[in-house]
Amino acid sequence: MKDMKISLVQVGRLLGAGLIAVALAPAVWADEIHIKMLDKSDSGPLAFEPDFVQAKVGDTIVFEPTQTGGHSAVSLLVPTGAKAWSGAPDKETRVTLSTEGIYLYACAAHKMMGMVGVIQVGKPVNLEAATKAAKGESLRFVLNKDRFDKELAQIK
Ligand SMILES: [Cu+2]
Repeated sequence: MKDMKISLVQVGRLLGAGLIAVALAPAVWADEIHIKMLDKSDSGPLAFEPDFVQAKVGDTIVFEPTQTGGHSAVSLLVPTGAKAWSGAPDKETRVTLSTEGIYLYACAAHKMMGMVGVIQVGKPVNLEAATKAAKGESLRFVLNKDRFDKELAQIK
């Protein structure tokens, strides 16, 4: 009977530890990925840095208004079931990635200047649609015409 009592206490402890582990899991495993919005970067003028990131479902992207050049982050294409977003200029914009696939985004003010970026979450399940959309957008760019191509080439 004494052994039984001990084992119940131990079971209780294990359950408690399990519940704590479950409660902490999102905080432990979900990452924050910071992307700067810049007037100028190594990849050329008007850029997100980094302009290609790989993330996992549950991660949060934080677009930082590093230079107050009126930059923003607005989604152009998101995987089916994912939420589109539209950040205000010169404001921090947080986007939690809840769906696997490729995300294309741009700065609303400088999209035509090729201020665009790509996020890969898990497997690139919508690669074909994303490539097609990126090609269509790139045709209208007057600057950084190959930026989407360079970003999409990094998808694995
Ligand atoms: Cu901009």
